[in-house]
Amino acid sequence: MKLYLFDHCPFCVKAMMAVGYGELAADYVYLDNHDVTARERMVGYNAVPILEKADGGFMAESADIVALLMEQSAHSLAPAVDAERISRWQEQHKHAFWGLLFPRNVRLPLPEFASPEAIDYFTRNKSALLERSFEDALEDTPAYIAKAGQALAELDWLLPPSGRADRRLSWDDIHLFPTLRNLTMVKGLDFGPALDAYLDELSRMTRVPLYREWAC
Ligand SMILES: N[C@@H](CCC(=O)N[C@@H](CS)C(=O)NCC(=O)O)C(=O)O
Repeated sequence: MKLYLFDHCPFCVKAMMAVGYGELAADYVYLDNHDVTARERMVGYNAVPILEKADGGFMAESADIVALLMEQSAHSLAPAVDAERISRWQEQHKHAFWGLLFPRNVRLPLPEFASPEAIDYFTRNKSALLERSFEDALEDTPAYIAKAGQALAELDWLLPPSGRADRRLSWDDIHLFPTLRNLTMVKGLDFGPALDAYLDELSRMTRVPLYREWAC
């Protein structure tokens, strides 16, 4: 199996979590961020993750990919319990998260941003979404960090798998961890001990590394 992805893409992180937690073998192929044609050629539209299955067929959509991967694993995911709460939280705070993450994504040594064309493509698209330049967003880091810190404080209900009755990874983790993992690239954002422990545990269980060492 091959998984086509971007390292920073939260939907791709879901697929990586399933590969790691499921103890599956998959080759990771990092696409150039601007290479839209490569995505369209495989699945007919522009989105990663894309799974190339053992039979040579391609599959898009992260939730479908996670479900298929877990079918091939001896492990299984616990059902979602807080899906609505998590997506409401993500939607409510996405502008603060984007303001921190987009300008930093291209400053990290990620394979999808190896060329100037890839950085230009991402910068153009995401600063349009932010409605401001990456430079302006970076200057506003303290304000974004204050907002993101408040958002993180709202997750005081969150338990890591080791604190739950069945100790399994769940669909809630699949939806939430990618956002938190990406926020570890933000220097000075304090997660607090409980979320730090959640991040470490999930990273270990899924074999998805955090960004702490590159935080900027
Ligand atoms: N519904 C899709 C969404 C995937 C998605 O939005 N991927 C983004 C990256 S995070 C993408 O490939 N965008 C194309 C681009 O930026 O050119 C899924 O869950 O897999």
